[in-house]
Amino acid sequence: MMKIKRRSDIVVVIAAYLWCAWPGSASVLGTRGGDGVAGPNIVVIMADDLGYGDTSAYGGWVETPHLERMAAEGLTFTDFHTNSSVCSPTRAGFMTGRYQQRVGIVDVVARHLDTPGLDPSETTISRLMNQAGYRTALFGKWHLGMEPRFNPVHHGFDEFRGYLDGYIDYHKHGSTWHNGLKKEDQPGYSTHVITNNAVRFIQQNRARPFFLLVAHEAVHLPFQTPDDTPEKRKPISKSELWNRERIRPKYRIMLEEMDRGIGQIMDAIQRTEIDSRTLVFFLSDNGAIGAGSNVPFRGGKFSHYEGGHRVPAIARWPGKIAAGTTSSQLAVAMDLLPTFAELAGVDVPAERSLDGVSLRGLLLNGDELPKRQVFFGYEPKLGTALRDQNWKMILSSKKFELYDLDNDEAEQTNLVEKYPERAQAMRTKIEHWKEETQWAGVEAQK
Ligand SMILES: [Ca+2]
Repeated sequence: MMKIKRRSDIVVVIAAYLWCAWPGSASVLGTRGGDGVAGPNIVVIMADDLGYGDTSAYGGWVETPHLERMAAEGLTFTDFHTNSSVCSPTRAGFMTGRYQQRVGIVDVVARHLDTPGLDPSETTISRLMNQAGYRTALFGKWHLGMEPRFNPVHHGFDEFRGYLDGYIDYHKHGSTWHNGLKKEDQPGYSTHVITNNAVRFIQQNRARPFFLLVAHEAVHLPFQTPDDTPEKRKPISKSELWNRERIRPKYRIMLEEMDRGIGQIMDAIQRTEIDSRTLVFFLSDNGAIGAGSNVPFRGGKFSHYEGGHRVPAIARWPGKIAAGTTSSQLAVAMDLLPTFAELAGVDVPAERSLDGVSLRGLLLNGDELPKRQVFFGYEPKLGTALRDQNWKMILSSKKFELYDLDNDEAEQTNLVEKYPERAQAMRTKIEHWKEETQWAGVEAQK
């Protein structure tokens, strides 16, 4: 793995520069204790079900020139993980900076499960940024509660245009597309609609700090391209639904469309001359399924193997994050809340202990992160996995597996019998963690 280049930026200089860079900052933005907003704009672009081995930015099979450009201008992570291998728990971890078990989102939010949504009393990144004076918006997928009480506008988003479910028809979404709390369609191919909203929002808010979450539908099923309009579609038999040969060409186009949109977002940031004060962070929410690729890892969506939760992740902030660099440090999506909060100078309320750690020093200076253990829980369906440096354990009612990722990134050789003491120690840590993070209701969470 390439080592990240070190930079000599001095934080004070950056802060001073940013302060000066905001047009009329003190008078317009003096919302945080009277001293204004000194942090950068934050744009998070989250793909849905995109695998580690899908994009050309990661050596994958689909040409993604705009993600490649982003990587060339920023930092590419090779050991970045989402909190889960499925949508809702990952998003709960990202939004709160905590293990999703602590906020009751242990499974996919669905009408038939008892995980109704993310309670508005939780501290979310959108609320923190909003309270700090940032204009906030979510375009695209929410999937943290379908009832009105869980709507993104109750989580500190000034603007929400998108859908509450796990997925929608890419073309025909009139019955599900929201503008805040009310249903209001924006006709078009969902990937294009989401991108257009993001570009418009950036243009409108160029003179004030903003936090923008671009939560793409791509490349989640249903596998529909811009040409697959309801009028042009042919009926698909059940046996054809997951046919790899049928899906692959569509998947490629869907990813290319999202990549083009990412290019448009970066262009909008450059055109409005806010490049030097805008951090863009791209990631997927979990590994690929079906036609996608998680190469070189084992497993995919809904799996505790690396292919389930090790995802592509790229950070770009011209002049602040060294261009064309790579980091092999272990980082997790729940680290983004503390990272953005620190960059924005926002204090996280003390009553919420975070599980994520700030990546600010890593992003700006290539600093080493503290050594830590990271847990991936999905009880009871998949059990719980534990990552401790190069060691990885998967523990469930059916699995007791230990892997050395430094020498076996594809998790082929179970080392439990070779290292019984290490295996037992990690098992004990998982059991303790499960007890510690057990969901006990909204009121009990500290
Ligand atoms: Ca997903």
